[in-house]
Amino acid sequence: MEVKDLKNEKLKSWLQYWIDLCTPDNVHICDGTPEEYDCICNMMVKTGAFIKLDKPQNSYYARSDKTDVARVESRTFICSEKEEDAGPTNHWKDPAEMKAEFKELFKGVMAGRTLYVIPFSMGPVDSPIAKWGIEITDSPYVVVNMIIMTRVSKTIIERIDSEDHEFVPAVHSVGYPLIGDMADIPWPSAPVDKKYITHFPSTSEIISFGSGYGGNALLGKKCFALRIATNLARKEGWLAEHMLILKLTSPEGKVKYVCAAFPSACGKTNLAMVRPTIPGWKVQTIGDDIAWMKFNEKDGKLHAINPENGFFGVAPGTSMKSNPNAMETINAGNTIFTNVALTEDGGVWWEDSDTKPEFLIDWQRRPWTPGCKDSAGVERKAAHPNSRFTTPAKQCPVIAPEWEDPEGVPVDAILFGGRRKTVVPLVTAARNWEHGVFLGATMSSEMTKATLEGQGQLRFDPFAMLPFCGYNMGDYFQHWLNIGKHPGANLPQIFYVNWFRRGEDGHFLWPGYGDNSRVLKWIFEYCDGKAAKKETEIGFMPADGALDLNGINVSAEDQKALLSVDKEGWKKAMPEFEKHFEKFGSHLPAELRAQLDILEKNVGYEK
Ligand code: GTP
Ligand code: SPV
Ligand code: MN
Repeated sequence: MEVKDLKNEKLKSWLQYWIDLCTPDNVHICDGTPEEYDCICNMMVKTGAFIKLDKPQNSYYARSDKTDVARVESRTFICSEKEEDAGPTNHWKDPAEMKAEFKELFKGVMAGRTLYVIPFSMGPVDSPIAKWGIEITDSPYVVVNMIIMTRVSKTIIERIDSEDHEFVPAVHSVGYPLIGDMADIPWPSAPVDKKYITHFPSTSEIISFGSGYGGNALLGKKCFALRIATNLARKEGWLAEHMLILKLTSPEGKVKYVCAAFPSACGKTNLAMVRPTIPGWKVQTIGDDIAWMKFNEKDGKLHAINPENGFFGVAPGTSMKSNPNAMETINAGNTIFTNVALTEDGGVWWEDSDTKPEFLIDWQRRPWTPGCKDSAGVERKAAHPNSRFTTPAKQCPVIAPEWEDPEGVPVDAILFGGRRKTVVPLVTAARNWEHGVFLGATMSSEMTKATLEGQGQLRFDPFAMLPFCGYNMGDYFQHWLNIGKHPGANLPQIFYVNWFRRGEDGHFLWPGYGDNSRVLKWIFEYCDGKAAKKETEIGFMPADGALDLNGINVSAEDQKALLSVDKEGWKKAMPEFEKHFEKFGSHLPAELRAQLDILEKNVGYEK
């Protein structure tokens, strides 16, 4: 198939516009077949962009430029017609001005390169919840990652062409033309202040310039499935969320589906495929990063699909001990590793994995030995903290059989959570939907290296969507409240969890990982009205002894900190809550203001 053969005017003129502007040497329409995947990977090995690994089988290794290692929130823009519609938490640019700037930036930008056209579906191709997109890119790395992360096929572009099926147009360039006889480099990209990750809600378009990494470049993920999809979801009455989806089965064989929103690098992939440490309980995976939820009119429940087809997971910390199911998924092969370290025997390594190598080549191509330091005397990491694996979801040993069910799975519980060293207890249940929305709206977390801009700073990250909500966050809160008023709705219960509480000496109070299944068990019982609970100032919590702690060692003192309300801590946080809500001005729903008044009264805070 070639662009000149297309019949659909919208599709054809869109493609032709970008081809004429970018002036690539070649145009290739992708079909997503294994042959195409292998061919592009082999080509990348030849150019030095990929190293073929000796293990796992059929796997590749890429190292990015050292300035292009994570999402760049400061260069991410919502280009709504009105600035107010982007809201106080997003960067905004005027859509016409942005497009004019792109006309210059993209001029000849693909010189010396191939322009790839990637037709893809987010979600099982014929699911009523799925949506389709086409990404144009000059990065073969993006093509092969998109083949793992989304459903790429020729059928999609053929059907867009013949049926006029809707699609989200997405344009990407690394921003590094090869002019004259200029040689290519392993990871072409543009400087940080030249990068743009932009979204045009009124036309559902995405344009991304200058980065080849993760969510900046794999445009089906955060740009489409969250920032554009939140806009569509608001119009169409559904939810597009930064959530894992898991299937939880009790020893009696009863099933519940749980979604959980944690900020980037705060434990979604780990919880999605957790191996329970309590006998008889089973967890299976539906998705690890994004959930699209729509009301099913038959049972009144929100039904969730995972719009993705693979996992783009954080490597450091992933081991047979912490997440054996992720390790087995990776070790089945067909995996792309980015910015981890290379071992002497042609494999990969990262911090806190299962082996203790004596020598490595680090993610910046430098020799590395245990304990080695940089010029400032700081211990060097062999893998970048945001190094990742891209691996097919179907290889996960605990993937649930219904993970590709076009109708989605009925959601029983929604968890919110973040990284909080202090104050926030292990688990709290919301009193009702409005209180649950309040918990989501006031979530906070210490920042991680999944974002270029920082690590460690505490910030409010409502619904784990701070960098991903494509419109005014205050209106998004209202949308969540409206979902609660859907006629005939059979709503999930809402919970707030924190696996990351620390003691004064810095140790984690809660063992986390597999032991998080103990909290899932309480949540399961809570949904059935069977959990022993106590009402507190901040919501319901497990009654004394209600959380199954058999077989683990959590000291009485740590248990107390995990399972009681730090009233003074909450009281001290109230001015921050006030400031957080003030940002939204008239867009803050009255129901949430009322919820904050209740919390302030409960913890004894006086304004
Ligand atoms: P994104 O892909 O960026 O959205 O991240 P994610 O939310 O999927 O996070 P992931 O599961 O990859 O975990 C990120 C980091 O948190 C890893 O280094 C994990 O080892 C660590 N982590 C995950 N779960 C736990 C837990 O229960 N306790 C502790 N202490 N650390 C955890
Ligand atoms: C995240 O940052 O939440 C991720 C990685 O899942 S990225 O795809 O880069 O957004
Ligand atoms: Mn994520």
